Amino acid sequence: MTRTLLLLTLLLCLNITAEDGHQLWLRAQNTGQVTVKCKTGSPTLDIAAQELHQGWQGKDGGHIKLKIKQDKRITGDGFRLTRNRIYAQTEPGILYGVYELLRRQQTGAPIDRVTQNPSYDLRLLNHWDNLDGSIERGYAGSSIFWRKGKDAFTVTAQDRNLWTEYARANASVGINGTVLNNVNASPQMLSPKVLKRVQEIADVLRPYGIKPYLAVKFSSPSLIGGLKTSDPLDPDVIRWWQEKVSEIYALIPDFGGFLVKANSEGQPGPQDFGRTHADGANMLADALKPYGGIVMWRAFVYKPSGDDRVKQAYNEFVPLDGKFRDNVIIQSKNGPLDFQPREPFSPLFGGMKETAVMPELQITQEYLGQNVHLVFLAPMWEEFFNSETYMEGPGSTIARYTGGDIIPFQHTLIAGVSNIGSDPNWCGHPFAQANWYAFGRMAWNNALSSEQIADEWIKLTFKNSWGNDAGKEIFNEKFILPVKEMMLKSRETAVNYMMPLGLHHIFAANHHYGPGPWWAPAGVRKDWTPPYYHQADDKGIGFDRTRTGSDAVSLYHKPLPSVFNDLKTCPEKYLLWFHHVPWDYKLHIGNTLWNELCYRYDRGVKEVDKFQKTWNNMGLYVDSERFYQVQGKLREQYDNARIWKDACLLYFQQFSGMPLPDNVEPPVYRLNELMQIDKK
Ligand code: GCW
Repeated sequence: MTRTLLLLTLLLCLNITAEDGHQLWLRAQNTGQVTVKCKTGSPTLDIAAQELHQGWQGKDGGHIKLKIKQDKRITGDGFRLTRNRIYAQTEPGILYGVYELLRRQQTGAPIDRVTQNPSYDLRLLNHWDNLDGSIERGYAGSSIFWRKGKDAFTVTAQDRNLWTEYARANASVGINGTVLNNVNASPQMLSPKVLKRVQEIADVLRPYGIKPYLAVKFSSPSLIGGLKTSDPLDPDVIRWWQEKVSEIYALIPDFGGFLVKANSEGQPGPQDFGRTHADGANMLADALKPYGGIVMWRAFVYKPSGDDRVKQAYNEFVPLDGKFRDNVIIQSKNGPLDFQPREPFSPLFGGMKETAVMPELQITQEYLGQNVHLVFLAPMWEEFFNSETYMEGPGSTIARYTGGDIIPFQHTLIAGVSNIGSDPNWCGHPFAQANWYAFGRMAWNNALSSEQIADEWIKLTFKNSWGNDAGKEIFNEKFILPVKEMMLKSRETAVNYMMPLGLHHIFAANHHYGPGPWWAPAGVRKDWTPPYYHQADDKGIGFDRTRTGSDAVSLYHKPLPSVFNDLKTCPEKYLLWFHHVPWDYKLHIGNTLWNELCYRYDRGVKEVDKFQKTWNNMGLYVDSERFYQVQGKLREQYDNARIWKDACLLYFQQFSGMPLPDNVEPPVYRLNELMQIDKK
């Protein structure tokens, strides 16, 4: 044996091979040969064949036939899979079939006769990436698409390489579209040199079945087009957009369409000209229609001095139901407020009857510990998909409504705000990759369980170096099961130490990381301050949204208004979302509200302590790089959880005037110390 070989063997035995996580869940190398037959060739089909060769698992030689054909059981980009055939109606369908086959081989799932059809036709990432390379609410480095400086518009081999890896990762979980820039959009996005770069990106994404989309600024005609107005009914404005759209399609024939944030948080919109959201959206939709493009019009609108903020989007959009073109889709965040650790679903789901509504989920953990906390988001999205809208009685879940099963919408879509950046591991936290993975899997199949997704992701992401059956058994018992349990609990844990029992938006200042229930400086919009949301006073805590309060309960279909309205029937997880509850109110469990609040915060901290202990045992099973990285982050999460608990309990105690129950860990910090920490 040569010296190098010896060293290599030694390194492998010590399990200290470098592992920066860049390969995501696509780490498997083939363990056998496969013959791939396909009558036609194309860039997409070539990738499909290459993936099979690269990832094939099996000792004996395999044979796979790829075939495009019509089949009544298949819709859209769906596919059928048997041991040696993959059928689909489209080329991306074949590619998805290949990834599914490999995933099954690699995770040990059965392979025979699988038919899959996507829950949504369009499954998109939304990047909040700015042209200068920064990312709004991004915690994993800078943009992989944009940068500032002299070479901002040069496309390098490195760029192409990264975009290819990005496209491959997305295609492997079924994502087929991407909005390349921030919804707080720069008008420069539509300038010729930027569009040229979009074309270059599109060329790399195309073979993976991914279309580009752009977020546009509504006032672009006046900002970059030299027009006096951006009024959507003005003929010059209409012509400007038509010409812009035709310029885009000349460069990118499969361009997907526009995403628009209008009349929200200072962004311009049709209301600036006395027009409605429908006027604005339809004008853009008409320009895109001849090319098959769509408009995703965001419902995230609210005014500083308006009604209860969680009612505003509903009140703005429901009166316009039916007034939108059929290539306009209203894009609504899952909850009516803003990506909080827990919210009830937005009543726009089930509220709009003639206009398609698409969910926007947030993969980047703006309000869930950013790149530090381990929070697996699939349970939150599962809770959302399974929520009953009661639009047509029981069974009218969000999954069915948004998937077009209740009303046959022309387009069905879903979007996730990306957590991807230039960090070597793409997402900042090794476990944040699981959220990208989960979003794709649920966009493909919104009935998948969090448990299955976590199981797949762990198996694909962490190598089992104990090859034989006995080794696999140990790996399963000692690594997969405990890590899965930790992931599945992690969201509820974050809710517990951040804002249990329906509390919401009690974050500090603008960074949305740590606690700041007290934060309300003079001159700041009330609806941007925590006291607006928690309403704590000496009587109790919580936002009264009952019929005698803001009446947000009435925006839901029956029986939800009465269920939410009554303190006794309102699910406790939404209690302080819908009610202002007296401190000494007795909950179902028998505790007073104050005591239960204390127990929840305390439990949250203790659970993170348990996560640390679980992970501390994992050194044997994971490469050292990711082991230490996660260990360090969990330590920080634990410190943060204690800060959350002490900050919230000590602050609210000023109102409740009640002692912490005996079996709750006493505070570590003083309130006035914590009130000084404004940054993370
Ligand atoms: O949650 C808020 C974020 C903003 C974001 C906005 C939105 C892109 O704090 O950073 O802006 O929502 O969704 O438009």
